Amino acid sequence: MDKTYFDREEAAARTSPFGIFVNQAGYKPQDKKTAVMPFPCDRFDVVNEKGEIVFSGNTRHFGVDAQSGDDVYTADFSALDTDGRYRINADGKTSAIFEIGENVNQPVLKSITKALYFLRCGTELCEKHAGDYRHAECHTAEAVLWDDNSVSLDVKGGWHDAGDYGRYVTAGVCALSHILNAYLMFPQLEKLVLDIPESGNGVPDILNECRVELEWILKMQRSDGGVYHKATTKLHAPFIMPEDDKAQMYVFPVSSMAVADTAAICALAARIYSFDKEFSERLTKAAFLSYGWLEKNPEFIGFRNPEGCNTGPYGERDDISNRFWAAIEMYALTGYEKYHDDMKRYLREGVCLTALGYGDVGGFGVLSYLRCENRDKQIAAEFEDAFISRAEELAKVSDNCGYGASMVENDYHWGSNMELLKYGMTFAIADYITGSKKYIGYAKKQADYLLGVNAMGISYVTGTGEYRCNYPHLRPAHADGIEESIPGMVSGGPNRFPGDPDAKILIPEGTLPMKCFADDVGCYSLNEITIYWNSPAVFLFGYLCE
Ligand code: 9MR
Ligand code: ZN
Repeated sequence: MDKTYFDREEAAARTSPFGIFVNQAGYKPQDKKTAVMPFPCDRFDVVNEKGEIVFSGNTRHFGVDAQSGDDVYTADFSALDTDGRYRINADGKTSAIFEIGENVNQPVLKSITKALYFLRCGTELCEKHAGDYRHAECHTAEAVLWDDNSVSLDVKGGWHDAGDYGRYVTAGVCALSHILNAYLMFPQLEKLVLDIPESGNGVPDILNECRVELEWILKMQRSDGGVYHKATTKLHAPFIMPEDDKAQMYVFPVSSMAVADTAAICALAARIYSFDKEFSERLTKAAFLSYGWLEKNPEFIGFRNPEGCNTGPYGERDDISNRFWAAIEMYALTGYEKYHDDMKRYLREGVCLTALGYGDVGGFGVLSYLRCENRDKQIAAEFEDAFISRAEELAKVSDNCGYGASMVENDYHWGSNMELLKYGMTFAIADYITGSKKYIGYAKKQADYLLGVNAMGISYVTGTGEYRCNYPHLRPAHADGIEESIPGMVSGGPNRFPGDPDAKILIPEGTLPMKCFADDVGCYSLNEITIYWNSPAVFLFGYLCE
């Protein structure tokens, strides 16, 4: 990226003005509420907006937190359950303002879901729905095949993946899977109103928004069921508005991961959109077509960036989890035993049952299998146990972290906030399976970290919280010249292997994992945004809004 966007001094100066760290969106009255102080103190006060002390307590000394190196004290103010807006004070320091109220999670849920609308491609973002963040339609020209420039095709639509303007099938399917599964599990998501062009058409907005990406996935499918891996320019665009990015768009070769993921998501969506016969039938047809391609092409076809192209690779080492997931969705769609047999065969090859990422997708298959009418009781029990024991492990990790995050050192890589959010999802799924709220406190702790209870004291969601990310690596957020970032974007978060030139300058060697972060536009390995970092947040906040 062009170095002129990076001002080292300005970036280094961006640190929290607050010394005490809270969830800056807030807490429900019945939530367990803990603030974290990375300095020694015995007592703390909670003050209301008039500055009156409404609650006081003793802190607890947690000790040194391994991922940040902070000697941590915690303040438990769970007993305060009166609606209002507050700060925490201790030892001359204060926290960002936060709210206590039944609906504190609703605005967060809306804004992180609406973020997908702001990432729409191939269409204009209009004044009515995007306000100051409106822009003209983008990337509408026909693309050509990378391997044969004489073939052009229409791949208009979908969501921009991230801070860049690329569109990638496996990434898009992962985001869809988080959101569609959340929709199936948390009934109140049906009522979420996003103020998008389709609002009020009788279809839940969350399905209106997901359809945008699904229609694009369908365009990436070939008539033989093969699915192109990605549609991007040859090189990432400079920091210009999307409508000004006129470079040639290419469609890259088919990967078996993209095919399997497409079969899976289309089979899942065909059931969810069954109220729309025409769309549901198109999805069903697409699912059969891509599954048929998988049967004819049993070998793994991965993806590597061709020479000269620098957009995202999204390579994978194998496609077993993808094929496993596709088989389950086909079984759930049709009830045909042959798909069940396929699924069992992939299972024997080794699938991580709790993986919820863009590469390892076994957990998505498990979620559908557990809802499937024709499931085998014994296999289902094994699947349930996998999630429950994973939640147990993660709960222990959370207890051992001064900030309550379920992350170990290894989790602090590029996009660490996705690990955090997937763990939040795991707690929610364990509760869903057991029909209890046993892990909701742990799920909430992951949300607390995301929104300010972390060693940077920052809310990693643009637009949420008094001290929040505001300089994400997101092209339109920089090119639009508006000081306030497009809201609702989840930053990638700390990365102990700073992987871009600016981050390498800003993060001194030896910095502990939770502190390897800078809110700067140049730092794409720390502070980029993507659809599949927002989507697990939609899932987590969908659960917390229940
Ligand atoms: O999220 C991806 C992360 O896990 C990888 O380590 C990283 C480097 O390959 O790429 C990330 O994905 C980026 C993608 O390649 C292009 N669009 C932006 C994505 C987020 O940074
Ligand atoms: Zn676009």
